[in-house]
Amino acid sequence: MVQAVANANSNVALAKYWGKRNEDLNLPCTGSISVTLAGLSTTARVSFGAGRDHDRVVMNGEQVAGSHAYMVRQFLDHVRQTAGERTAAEVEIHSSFPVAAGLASSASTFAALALAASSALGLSLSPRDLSVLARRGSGSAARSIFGGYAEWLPGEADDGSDSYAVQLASPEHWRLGVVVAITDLGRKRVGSREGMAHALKQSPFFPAWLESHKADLEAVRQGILDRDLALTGRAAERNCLKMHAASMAASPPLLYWKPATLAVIQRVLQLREEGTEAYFTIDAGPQVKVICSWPQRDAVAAAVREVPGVQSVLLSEPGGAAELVERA
Ligand code: 2P0
Repeated sequence: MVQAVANANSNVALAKYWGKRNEDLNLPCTGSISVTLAGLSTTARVSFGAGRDHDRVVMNGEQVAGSHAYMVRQFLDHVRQTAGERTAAEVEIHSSFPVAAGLASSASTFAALALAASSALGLSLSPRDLSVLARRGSGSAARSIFGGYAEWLPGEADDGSDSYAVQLASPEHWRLGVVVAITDLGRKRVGSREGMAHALKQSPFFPAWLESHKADLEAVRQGILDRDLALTGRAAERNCLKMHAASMAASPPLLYWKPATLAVIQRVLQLREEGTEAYFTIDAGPQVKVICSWPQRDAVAAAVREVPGVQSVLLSEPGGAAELVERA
C-alpha cells in the first residue's frame, strides 16, 4: 500500500473565475487572482492498494456518496491514468471550516488531493503541473497550490496544458487582513459549477461580465504588486458585484445573498465613510470576505461581528502553499 497526506489552504478570489470555455477540463473564460487564506485549510490522506474494489471517500468523518464522491473518483481516475495505477483508493478529507457554504472548500480539497494522490503514486510534479492537475478537480484549486497571492492564467490550448496558476507575490509581500463574516451555514442550493454554467447560458449580462473583467484583473494585479489597498479593494468590489449582477439577471435568477450578506456590505461601505479602509468580496454563497490593512483587522472584525445576522467571524491573512505532510 502507498499513501500520502497533504494540506492546502482555501483562497478567496479578488478577480473572479465565473464561466468556463470547457466544462470537462475546467478551462476558464477569464483569468483570476486570489489570496490564499491562512487557517482555512483542508487535509487529504490518500491510500492506494489497500485491497479495496472501489474508491472510498470520507469527508469530515462521514462516508460520502453522490456528486461529491463522484467528483473525487473522477479526479482519482485522472491521477491513476497519469501514473499507470489501477488500484482503488481510500480517501480521507478533513476541512477546518464549513464546507459548501461559499468558502471555497473545493479549492483547498482538490489542491490537497492533487498533492497527496500524485505523491502517493510517486509522481513528482512541479508546482505548475500540480496546478494543472488540481484544476482538473476544481478550477479554483489551481490557485490554492500557491501561497500568498496567485494568478490563474486562463491559457489558450484546447488540452488545458497552459491553464495553470502562478504565484504573484508571497504572503510576506503584503500582510493583508482578511475578515470572513459567516451569515448562513446552510448548504447552498446551487453550487459554483452549476451556477457559473447557468449564468453563462442564461444571463443577458454575461457578455458584459466577460468584456469588463480584464480591467478589474489588471487593477487587482497592480494593486497587489504595489500593496495598494484602495486600488485592489475597489477593483475586487466591482468585480464581485458584476459577477453577482450577471448571476442575478439570469433566468431563472441565481441569488446567493442572504439579508445579512447585504447588511455586511452596507457596514463595510459605512466603515469607509468613517475612515476605515475595508473592502468586501463575496463568492458563490452568502458569506462576505472583507479585506483591510493588517493593523485594522481587529477593528473591522469587531464592526462586522455586530452586524445583525452575522453568525460568526473568522480571521485570516495570506497563507502558505500546499504542503506534503507525510508519504509512506
Ligand atoms: C473564484 N468561484 O474565482 C470563483 C468566484 C466562486 C465564485 O471558483 O466547477 O468550485 O469546480 O471549477 O472552482 C468556485 O468555483 O468551480 C469559484 P469548478 P469552483 O473563486
